[in-house]
Amino acid sequence: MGSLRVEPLSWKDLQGLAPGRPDLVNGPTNPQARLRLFGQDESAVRVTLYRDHHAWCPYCQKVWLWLEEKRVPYRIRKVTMVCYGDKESWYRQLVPSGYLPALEIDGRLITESDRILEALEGAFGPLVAPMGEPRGLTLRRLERRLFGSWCEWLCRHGGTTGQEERAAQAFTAMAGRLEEALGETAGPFLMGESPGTADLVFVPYLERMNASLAYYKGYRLRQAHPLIDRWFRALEQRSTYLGTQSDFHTHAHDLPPQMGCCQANGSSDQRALAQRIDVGPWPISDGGEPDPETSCPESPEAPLRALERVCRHHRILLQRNPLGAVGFDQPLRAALTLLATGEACRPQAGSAQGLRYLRDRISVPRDMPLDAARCLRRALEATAQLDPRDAGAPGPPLTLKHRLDQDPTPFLHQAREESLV
Ligand SMILES: N[C@@H](CCC(=O)N[C@@H](CS)C(=O)NCC(=O)O)C(=O)O
Repeated sequence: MGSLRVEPLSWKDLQGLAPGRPDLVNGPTNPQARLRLFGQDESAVRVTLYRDHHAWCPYCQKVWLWLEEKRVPYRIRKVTMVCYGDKESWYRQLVPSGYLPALEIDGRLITESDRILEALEGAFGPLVAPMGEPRGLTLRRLERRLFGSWCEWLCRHGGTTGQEERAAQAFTAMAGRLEEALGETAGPFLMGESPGTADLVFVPYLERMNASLAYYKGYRLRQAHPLIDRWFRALEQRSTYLGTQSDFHTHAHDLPPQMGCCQANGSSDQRALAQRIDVGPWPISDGGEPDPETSCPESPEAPLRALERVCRHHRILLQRNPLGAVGFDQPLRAALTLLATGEACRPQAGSAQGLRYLRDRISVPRDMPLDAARCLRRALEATAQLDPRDAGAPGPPLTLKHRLDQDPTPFLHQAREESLV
């Protein structure tokens, strides 16, 4: 880091450096979109997808990706999950269980993600291969068995017991079955060179397995299974997937309240990897080791994309910070100045805790893409380390039973004021 700037940039200057918002309607897949047209007229819209605000729901991700891959025009309505807030009453009237996803097609409401995919396939044709074909059905069963073995290892067993070891072996054997299936075609996908419904069914949980097993077990799924790695690499070439892709930190902390519990095995590898996922430095691999999280290099635009996202919501972010709106203003501008210009600024004394509060609550892809989040976390952490009073002060811990710290309500009020919802 070079010499220190005396004063961080003002909000006006920072906003002046931030790029405009991308085209949410016709541009690449973007979690902030409320309407997707893919260049068609709005009158072509037959579908509304109800999915969760934070893009944490795996079953929603499957349907979302299908619509994006197939380029079906659709509307999006976002709903709160019980682990981070109150379910909207209008949604309970529509779907009394409150479960997500739901989809309306030509006025007909459908729940259950597989029924939704079948209905979409009926209306718009199959994605690569029909879901009902024998290989597709076999692969769907394999996905459920892989899911079951992951839950068993992640949620039921911890420490270094024999049961933990057996659960790890059972999971690895199931992942090996997926490797075999991936080896049955020239690949990189299950049906060949393009991702079909069979692949999309695997996406949400393989992404969550990759993240959670790294964090709670120190296990590198992609390194252990080269064809699964090739499959992820091919997905990471697609703007559709990149728009829905989360990261290790987000999943490591969104899964415990959704799954009830995640058990760490406490090995030295596990503790080192979890520490690295939590506090960096990013990327989370060293010296020639492949990055277990992504094969994509950071885009040169990532820092300014992060800047745009924070500037847009900075008033609410200031209000919600433990330092309060006044106390967090200068430290946040200091971190954003570093992000935008590469020039470090010393934050006010006692601000490390507030900077780390935000570092730990960036949610990918809800707030910004994976690479932008890395840049922002890096800038927040580097600025925290310049706190003249207590550079090591941790932020308030993340809770395990719920994530009410992520209640979207204040952000929705702001969006409503801007007539965005
Ligand atoms: N079998 C259902 C499962 C759906 C499901 O479990 N949804 C969860 C989120 S992942 C949910 O909406 N839970 C209620 C909540 O969290 O508010 C499907 O495939 O659609």
